[in-house]
Amino acid sequence: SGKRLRVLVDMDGVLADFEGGFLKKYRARYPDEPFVSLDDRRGFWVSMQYGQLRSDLCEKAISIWESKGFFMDLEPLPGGVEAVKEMAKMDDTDVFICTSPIKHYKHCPYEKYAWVEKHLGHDFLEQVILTRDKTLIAGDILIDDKPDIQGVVPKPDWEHILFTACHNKHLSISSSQRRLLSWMDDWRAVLDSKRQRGAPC
Ligand code: DGP
Repeated sequence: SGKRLRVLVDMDGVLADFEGGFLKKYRARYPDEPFVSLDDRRGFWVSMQYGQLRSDLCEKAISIWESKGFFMDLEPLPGGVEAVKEMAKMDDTDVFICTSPIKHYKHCPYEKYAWVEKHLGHDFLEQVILTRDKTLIAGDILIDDKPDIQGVVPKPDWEHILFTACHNKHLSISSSQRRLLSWMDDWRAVLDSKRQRGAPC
C-alpha cells in the first residue's frame, strides 16, 4: 500500500521531437542559410544559439515553431508514447503531461492537445497540463529535458529527472540530480525509487 505516485512528463524534447522537427522545417524553409546540427546544439533555447550564429537567424528560427502545423507534425521520440501508456496502467500511478506552450498562442495550445489525442488517445486529454510555470504543479517526479526549471515556487514538490537531449547531453549535473538517458533507460526503476513503501508487518 502507500499513497499514489504522481508523474509529470514534459512534452517537447521528451515525448515529441522538437529539435528534429525544428531542424527539418528550418532547413526546408531556409535551405541557403547556415544551421546548427543536432550534434552541435548547446543550451536549451534554440533561438539563442541561432542568434549567436548570425543575429538575423534568431527570428528565422522563431518563425519555424510559430508556424501552423509545427507542433502537430512533431514525431514521437522513440519509446515515449509506449512508456507513458504503460505508466498510466500501473497500479497507484497517475501520469500527467506537463508542457509550456509558447506565447504565440495561435496554433501551439490547440496542436499540443491534437498531438496528445493522435498519439495517446482522446481519454488522455484529461491528463494534459499547460502551464508556463511548472513549479506550481505538485507531483513526485517531473521528467523534463530543460536543465533549469524555475518559477514562483522556490522548492517545488517534484524531483526533476533530466531527460537527455542533444542540447543538454554535455552538461555535467550535480551529483544529486538524476538523468533518464532515453525511454530505453530504466524509467520504471526511477518511478519505483519514489514509491512509498507500505508499513512493514
Ligand atoms: P517545455 O519543453 O515545456 O519547457 O517548453 C518549452 C518550449 O519552448 C518548447 O516548445 C520548446 C520551445 N523553445 C525552444 N527554444 C526556444 C526559444 O529559443 N524560444 C522560445 N520562445 N521557445 C523555445
